[in-house]
Amino acid sequence: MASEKTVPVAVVMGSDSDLKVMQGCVEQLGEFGIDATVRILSAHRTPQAAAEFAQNAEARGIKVIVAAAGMAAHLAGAMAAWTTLPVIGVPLAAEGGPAGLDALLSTVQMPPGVPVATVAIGKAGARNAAILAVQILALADGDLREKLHQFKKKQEQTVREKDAALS
Ligand code: RP5
Repeated sequence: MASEKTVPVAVVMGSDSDLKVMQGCVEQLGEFGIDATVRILSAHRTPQAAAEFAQNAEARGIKVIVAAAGMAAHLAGAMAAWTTLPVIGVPLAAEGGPAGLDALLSTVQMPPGVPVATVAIGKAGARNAAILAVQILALADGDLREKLHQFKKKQEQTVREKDAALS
């Protein structure tokens, strides 16, 4: 896992307690050969550091920000408030909370003018955030586009094999 290098994707999260789930995002990016800058930044606990990170992200060469948080999850929105880079929000399920529905609504319900591309809650969202980030980067990168085609083919093949094994 990289930190503070010039890499195209930043994966930020509200707490170190989010790391276990967000490791899936970092791993998925790694499968496409993409290193990520990984940071713990909180819209509520470290608001200034979060704002500064978003303000400086573009100048540092970051192209996409993935922001994950649980509970009243404002991190993705707080990033989007300060940058024109695409921001992908991953709502997370906090222990003892309503299974991530709190974070889902907090992340997705952005006011007009400040979009956050919100993916599924938890593990699936962490993986999909990585794939969506790759899809955005692939718009200007033929090699990545080819890797995405291969990824889709492999995924289909895996399901077909599981289906065949049942019959
Ligand atoms: C959010 O509050 C974090 O993103 C985390 O999901 C949740 C709980 O944080 P901790 O109390 O575990 O640090 O800000």
